[in-house]
Amino acid sequence: MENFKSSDITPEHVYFNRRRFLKGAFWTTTAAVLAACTPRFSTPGAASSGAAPSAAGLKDELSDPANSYQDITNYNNYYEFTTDKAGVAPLSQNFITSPWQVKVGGLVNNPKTYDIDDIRKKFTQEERIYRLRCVEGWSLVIPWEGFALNKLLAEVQPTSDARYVRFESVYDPRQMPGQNDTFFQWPYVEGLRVDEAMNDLTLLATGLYGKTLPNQDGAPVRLVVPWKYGFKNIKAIVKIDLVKEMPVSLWMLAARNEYGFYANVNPEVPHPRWSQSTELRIGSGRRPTLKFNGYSQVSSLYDGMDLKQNF
Ligand SMILES: Nc1nc2c(c(=O)[nH]1)N[C@H]1C(S)=C(S)[C@@H](COP(=O)(O)O)O[C@H]1N2
Ligand SMILES: [Mo]
Repeated sequence: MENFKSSDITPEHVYFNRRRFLKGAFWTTTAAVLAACTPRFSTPGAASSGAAPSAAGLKDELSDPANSYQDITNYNNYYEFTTDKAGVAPLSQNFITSPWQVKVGGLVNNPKTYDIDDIRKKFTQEERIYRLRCVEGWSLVIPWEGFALNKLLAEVQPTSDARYVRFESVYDPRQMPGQNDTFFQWPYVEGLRVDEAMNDLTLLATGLYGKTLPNQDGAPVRLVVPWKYGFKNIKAIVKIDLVKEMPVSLWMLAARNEYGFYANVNPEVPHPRWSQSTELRIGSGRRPTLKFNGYSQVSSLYDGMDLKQNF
């Protein structure tokens, strides 16, 4: 496992962990300074057991090689378990993902509750090698297995009133120790505009590296929207609703001025506490961040919109 310096990234949770102890009026500036100089980094560790799939030959459309299975499954953000990236894999090993249902409803003509096995059988899974760019300033290249969300939406038939899609993760504090932390307003919620959800790049992923999705990566089914920051890519989905109003995400509730609804990867719009102009590709070093994370084909979704206002 490659080493990189704690100063290379700014984990969201350092700031939030500090903030909850700093009840005074001075917390904004104090916490920002602490976050910037507090070494807080865990090297993904655990030696891989058995045959990890090989990255050999797997590249994205920009010829960036896929990260190793080891990196992808030991460097995770999943706050329902822990804010420690290396701690997610061990803590999530026994998480129960079967039976599992995904309830799809709201403003649709044909509401449906899917069993996870139906989802796997009904929708042909394809491999998509995508970059995942976290708002904290790091990225991975991941060979997902999944299918276009628009295939599922076609089945439930959104009505003409539906403007947004709201996604909800599982709430199960007995299995997910991080949900006992009441700083965040569980369950994890995310949202997309309907046209974003219908875009062919938008996936529901049920696997990676040709294997069933590991628990730490959001088993049994998670969203993948590669032109948006990683936090939009909600894990362990149990509910999908077509709605009229813009959904309020867990991150908007935590800090609306820092984590907007759109969350498009944009090197020109800094996070209030750090630049977004570069990123650390895990395992290979720092590189410029690309607008829309390099997926410029989505830019027409935002024609006429000010992406600095709608960050
Ligand atoms: N339910 C849920 N989904 C989540 C998160 C989370 O904490 N809970 N973290 C998000 C963040 S911040 C990132 S960067 C990605 C990380 O995905 P990965 O661990 O599979 O790389 O998942 C996103 N989806
Ligand atoms: Mo993230």
